[in-house]
Amino acid sequence: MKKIYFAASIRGGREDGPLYAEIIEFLKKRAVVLTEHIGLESVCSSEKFMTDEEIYLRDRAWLEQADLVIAEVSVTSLGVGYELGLAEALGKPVFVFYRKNADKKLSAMISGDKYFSVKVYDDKESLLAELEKIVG
Ligand code: 6IA
Repeated sequence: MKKIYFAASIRGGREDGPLYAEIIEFLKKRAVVLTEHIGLESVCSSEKFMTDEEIYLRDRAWLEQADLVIAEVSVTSLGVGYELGLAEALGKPVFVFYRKNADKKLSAMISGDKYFSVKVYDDKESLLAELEKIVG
């Protein structure tokens, strides 16, 4: 099974947390998701069990192992932006999902970089339909 690195906001804001959990459940039926914890409500409180350096080193190692990267970027996140740049440097296929009515405009550094497959979606159903095409 393919290994997916799913990236989404943690310290950037957790308002889409339930959506991340649904995406991860959907992906887990079709692939190995290396970053399952991103959907957990407890992700921020569990951070106290790891230092930031440990989190960084572990995530970087997972990114290196991944066959592809899928990111949900509707909530802006510095960490996700970093991961996308690193994924490009490592030559990983990268699919970026952005909700049409998101509060903030997508950074030009993502929408303007033709390396990324950016999918602007209307609702959860269309997001899941796109995911199915990628991993189904
Ligand atoms: O800047 P942000 O925190 O929004 O960055 C989010 C991105 O960085 C995600 O895509 C993650 O891959 C990565 N990241 C940031 N914090 C963590 C984290 N903390 N755990 C894993 N990845 C993280 C909680 C650790 C806990 C489960 C022990």
